[in-house]
Amino acid sequence: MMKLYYAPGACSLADHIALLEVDAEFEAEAVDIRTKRTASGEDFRSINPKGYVPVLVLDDCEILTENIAVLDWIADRYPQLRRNGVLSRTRQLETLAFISTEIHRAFKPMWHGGAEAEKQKARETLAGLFAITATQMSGDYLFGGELTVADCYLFVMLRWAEKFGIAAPEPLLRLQWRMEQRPAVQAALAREEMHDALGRSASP
Ligand SMILES: N[C@@H](CCC(=O)N[C@@H](CS)C(=O)NCC(=O)O)C(=O)O
Repeated sequence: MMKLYYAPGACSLADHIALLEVDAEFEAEAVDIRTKRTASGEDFRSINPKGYVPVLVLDDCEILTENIAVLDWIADRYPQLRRNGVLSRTRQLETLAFISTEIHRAFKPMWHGGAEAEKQKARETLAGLFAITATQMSGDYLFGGELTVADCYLFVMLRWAEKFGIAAPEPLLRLQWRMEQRPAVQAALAREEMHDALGRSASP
């Protein structure tokens, strides 16, 4: 069976939501990304030497890492989460890359104890990146009326923005709210927060 390694509230929440959205058969195991131990006590580095989540182990035991690749694989395997239309996959990759290499990366000082000036700069950068993203929305979700893997990733970034007091533009707040109403999103949050209650870290 497929297996997702995740850390509660981390970027792997995007994959967790996507897999629940499509009713995939998979197991999920939490990882403590500070100690690099999985919930069952395995050395996480023996699974992913890079030491970070998400990791998706496929049915044939292939190990996928890097969120762009993992979400692209999920969209390829489950077409209901895929962008349609002109240059569909390319546009989807363009957006996943923007979320990963621009938005996600810009959060680094917030999570990793940056100096106050660095954090302030990150807040301004992120506000600008979210403003650009809002202008690119073409419906209720990023690519129109239907959810795609890109929304799953953006949703995690919006939760982080809320946590750090970064104001996202109205259309993105509506997207965040819409996602929060989805049963798969609620289920993923419940599964991950269960681990928070056991004292594991909620932050990457
Ligand atoms: N390049 C990786 C980065 C993933 C990443 O930053 N994961 C964080 C959680 S959001 C993590 O596991 N950090 C732990 C670490 O780097 O030690 C990707 O895009 O998948």
